[in-house]
Amino acid sequence: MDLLKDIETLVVRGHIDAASNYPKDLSGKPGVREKVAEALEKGFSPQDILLNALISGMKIVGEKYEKNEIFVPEMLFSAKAMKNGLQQIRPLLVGDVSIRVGTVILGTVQGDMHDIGKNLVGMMLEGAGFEVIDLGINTPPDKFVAMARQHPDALIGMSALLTVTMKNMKAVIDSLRYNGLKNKVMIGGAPVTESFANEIGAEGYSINANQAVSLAKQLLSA
Ligand code: B12
Repeated sequence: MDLLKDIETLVVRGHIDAASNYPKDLSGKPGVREKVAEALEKGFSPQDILLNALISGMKIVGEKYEKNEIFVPEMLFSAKAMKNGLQQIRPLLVGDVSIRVGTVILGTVQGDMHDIGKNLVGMMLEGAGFEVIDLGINTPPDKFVAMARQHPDALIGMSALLTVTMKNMKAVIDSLRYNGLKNKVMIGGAPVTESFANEIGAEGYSINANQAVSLAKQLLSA
């Protein structure tokens, strides 16, 4: 348990690994990279590390930012540290899947650079056997439309972390429908809610990556 708390603190402090000089007082000491490896070696499950160290760490980072205790540069180091941890557990979550259960076109909407949650959703979907086409961050509606045209049976997954970029999800749905595309859409991201999903005509909403998998299965089988 202490090890998970240590990782959580390292995410909050933004200390990537022993080679990283940030923050100064942790320079040369083990960072998220080494501690996640240690946790895996000691038998902690990837899900436990994910939920109780990496995601919980990012939650604290968000709270600190809100209270003006940290600023964007610090948040960036934390995000890098978290991504490093994610990279290590990715192979364990994704596994070796030979049968594809469906395709999901995934992207963070236009104007939004946040991709940790989207990447996590992508990893979980891949782990459950979905083919994931990742359009990346800051994705304009045209890019979703072009990919949906090539994959008319695919599910579209959109992520937004900013209240100002949430509205761009509606722009994507409107654009899909305007172009006669019937791809179902699921959305998520910290400020997104079920009622917002209903309001903009998305077929599904999920609060986290685990639920995103069951939602994707449900939407693609309906
Ligand atoms: C890390 C971070 C950053 C990093 C992003 C790095 C990266 N590569 O992603 C950096 C430093 C770049 C950043 C920048 C900014 N950020 Co920022 N950031 C965060 C922070 C701390 C954590 C986000 C995160 O990764 N969480 C962890 C992941 C795992 O959670 P998640 O994203 O919510 O994803 C889960 C679910 O939401 C869901 N999900 C997510 N996507 C999807 C998609 C689908 C299809 C489904 C089904 C589910 C789903 O599943 C995921 C896994 O369980 C949040 C705080 C917070 N409370 O969210 C602020 C936060 C989102 N940022 C904020 C702000 C204001 C900014 C900036 C505007 C700051 C600035 N002044 O420049 C810029 C905007 C840049 C831009 N144009 O996008 C605000 C947003 C406020 C608002 N209401 O709009 C927040 C809430 C901080 C705060 N408390 O004020 N940020």
